[in-house]
Amino acid sequence: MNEQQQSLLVQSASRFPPPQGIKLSYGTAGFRADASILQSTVFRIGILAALRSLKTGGAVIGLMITASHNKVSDNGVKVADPAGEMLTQDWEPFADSVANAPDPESLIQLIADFAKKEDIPLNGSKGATVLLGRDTRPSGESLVEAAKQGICSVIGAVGIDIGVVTTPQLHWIVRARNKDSKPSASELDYFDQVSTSFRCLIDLIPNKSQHGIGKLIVDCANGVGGEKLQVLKQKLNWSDVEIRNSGEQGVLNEQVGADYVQKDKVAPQGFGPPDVGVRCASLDGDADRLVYFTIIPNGNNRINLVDGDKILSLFALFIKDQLSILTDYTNEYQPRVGVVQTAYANGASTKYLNQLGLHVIFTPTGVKYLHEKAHEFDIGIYFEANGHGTILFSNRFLRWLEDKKSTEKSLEKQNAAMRLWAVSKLINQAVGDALSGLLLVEAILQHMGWSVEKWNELYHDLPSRQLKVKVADRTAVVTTNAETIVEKPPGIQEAITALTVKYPQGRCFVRPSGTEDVVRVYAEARTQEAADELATSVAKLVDQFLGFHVGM
Ligand code: G16
Repeated sequence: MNEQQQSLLVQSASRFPPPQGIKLSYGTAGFRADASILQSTVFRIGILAALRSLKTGGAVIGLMITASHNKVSDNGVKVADPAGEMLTQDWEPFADSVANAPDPESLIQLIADFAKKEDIPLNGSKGATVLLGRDTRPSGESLVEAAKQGICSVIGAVGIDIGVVTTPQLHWIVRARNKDSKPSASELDYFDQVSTSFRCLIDLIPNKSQHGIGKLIVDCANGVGGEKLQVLKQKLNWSDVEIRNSGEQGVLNEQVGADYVQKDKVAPQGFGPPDVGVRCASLDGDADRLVYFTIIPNGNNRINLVDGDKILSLFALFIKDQLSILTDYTNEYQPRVGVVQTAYANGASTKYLNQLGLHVIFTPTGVKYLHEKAHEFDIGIYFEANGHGTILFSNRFLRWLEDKKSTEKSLEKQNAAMRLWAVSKLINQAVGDALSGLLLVEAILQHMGWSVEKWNELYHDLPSRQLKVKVADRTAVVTTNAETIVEKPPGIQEAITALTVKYPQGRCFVRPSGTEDVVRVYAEARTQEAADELATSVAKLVDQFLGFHVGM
């Protein structure tokens, strides 16, 4: 590192002292904490993003300020790699060290050592570009400013602020600028692409007039999804959609949004008895998760949840149907379709997917893991039960499809190829995206002529319950086997197993959250009462092993 670079870093780093006595970790999806302590972290991750751009030959890197489903007073920062995907996991330890360096001198030493090891030119000879986006949190603007300061303290690096966007939009734009050779790609291109491909799917519906599926109401978690869905609604002239909780009145993620609806299995604020019989959906605060639901008549706000597993099943079914039109055993090339889930996937969904003849793989929680696995297939469909997921298409498959679109003689096969092509354009190739996912669900339901009830009948979820437990130190919980077994603290897994075997069809696991300071408990059993009881007993166990009384 030359002297000019060194002194620039020293000067700027001293304006962003790290919070004392707090250790931050990159976690499941970037750093998250109370917004008031994040200035220094975000500044430093700005530096990291600029280094990542230099390392990748000047590719555009994304930096998103969001704490997604977390409460409004929190915020966070995550980095998108050139393909729009999550920051490579190889760099996470560096992100942790950078965020936790105690003073400017140690920070600069870390950067110098890392740049040397990674052969990153730190002499201003190369340019670097970082795109900055943020959700609607009030702390977002000043954190974007801190990130810019970090980026600008790397000579030759520029930060471009694209304002308020959904997390998936930022990832999409980064990908488009690098991979699709659209150096000026913006939100407008995103809206154009998703609306054009959605229209294409609708145009390809046979006997369209018979397939009206009625009104949709979308809860936008009082977050960024509201204004963005409004744009799509106008673009598509989509009168059947009603947007609620768009942020004008309520509080972000407070008793609204996909996380609340999925975990508590109740209707979000602003929904009630008049909505019985209507198809409803919920996005989360930064619009990267999607779930559907219907309100149970006289059900005291309870809902029938149609979660990420069911979205995955619907997508898998549609893709399988189109592929079966397009291919038969005589085809030389048989596209490999795979499905990726986590331990949170309802056992009934996995059984259903297996029955469809699909290859199902499990990874730990975190889209970064699922996304990576999904790449191993020609068509890799991944979803977390919480509604975060997408479908990835390999280049080989897309080339094959391109050929099929133009060479197939049968109109039926041509249309199937066109549909799959449109899906690949609609669904976000960089990351799970609630808006494009919502459009795909709507297009498929219309294609099938299915109501949400019919969709929900694909299989019956085993009753489940999720709880969170506040503990003294969540990092004391270490898991293995895609988070289904606890290795540490010793003895806890045996105790969980002893409780679980008492319940018919019982299944239970615990894992430390990577986005909140809690340990999560998931339980499944034959009846709701049993699932609730199992979850509660295991939560008590976690508290006994790790609660605040430990060590006090
Ligand atoms: C993030 C991740 C998801 C993960 C969720 C909860 O979602 O992107 O993959 O499922 O956190 O993670 P944990 O259980 O570790 O807290 P989001 O929507 O908050 O970005």
